[in-house]
Amino acid sequence: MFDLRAYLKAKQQRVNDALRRLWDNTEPHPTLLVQAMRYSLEAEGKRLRPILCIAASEAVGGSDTDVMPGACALEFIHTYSLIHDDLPALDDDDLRRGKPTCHKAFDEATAVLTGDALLTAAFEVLSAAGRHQGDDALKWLEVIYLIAKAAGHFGMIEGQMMDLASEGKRITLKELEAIHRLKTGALIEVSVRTGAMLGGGSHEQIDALAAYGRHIGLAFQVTDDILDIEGNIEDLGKSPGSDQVHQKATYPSLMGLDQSRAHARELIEKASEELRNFDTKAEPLIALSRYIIERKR
Ligand code: GRG
Repeated sequence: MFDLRAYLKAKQQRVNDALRRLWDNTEPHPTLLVQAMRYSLEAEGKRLRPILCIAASEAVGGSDTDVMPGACALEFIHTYSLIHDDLPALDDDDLRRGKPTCHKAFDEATAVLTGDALLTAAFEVLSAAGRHQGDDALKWLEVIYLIAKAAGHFGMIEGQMMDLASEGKRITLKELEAIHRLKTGALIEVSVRTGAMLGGGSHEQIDALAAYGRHIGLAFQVTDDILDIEGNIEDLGKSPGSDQVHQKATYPSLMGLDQSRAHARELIEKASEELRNFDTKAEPLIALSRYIIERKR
């Protein structure tokens, strides 16, 4: 039987090694900025986006080496979004990944710039990898375009703006879904798509995996909403209850906890259905989809 724990541990290790190797050559005197980048990057994140990227590559017969710069770029973007989201102007959180948030450990200006530097590093690492790809350079260019789109005003940032605008307001389930598809779903979907593309998948495989990514992206956010109610500070590494503080509409607030759990399960079933034409190399993706809704952090 497929051992997800062992898989996650091995891939987290591979990603953590690469995260430092790909951009950080400032030893033995890291600047304050580099110290802050390391502080946030090296905290205990699940590395879900890079691992989804790797697992998608493996599902189409690629390897983790094929996609590592893409996988790391996704983690840079995700980590920057967490740093900025925690700032006083946004969620104003004190704890992240089990440690004081970047602006608490350093200061607000450093946290803004650390996020900026990580976002920029993502595209530095991606384009540096693409430059050395010969005939495959165009594929990398396409990946850079898709990741930029998913992270910016067609994706995560627009979702964040919509989320802010909805605070304290009554919104419909359809509106909530639209917010989450952009705010959280877009980066998760592009993580899977990037892995499938860089791993050498066919058009059909890439489309099927992107659809899988869309379903699990939404399931991730439904679960995040549930954990914000049911989770505890030790497991989450951050304080629960933030949605209520910010008067945010969530899946549990609109459909109740039981229905939200059922909805997450439905989404995971739809995601698994997209993998019907894949062989056993897609086992990690199936296990990851279950993990996304069963996780405690
Ligand atoms: C750029 C300010 C800004 C915001 C973008 C994605 C996002 C919008 C903000 C992140 C804040 C947040 C808590 C969003 C909810 C879902 C989410 C992305 C949770 C954290 O992701 P995990 O659970 O975290 O994968 P780890 O720490 O394991 O990497």
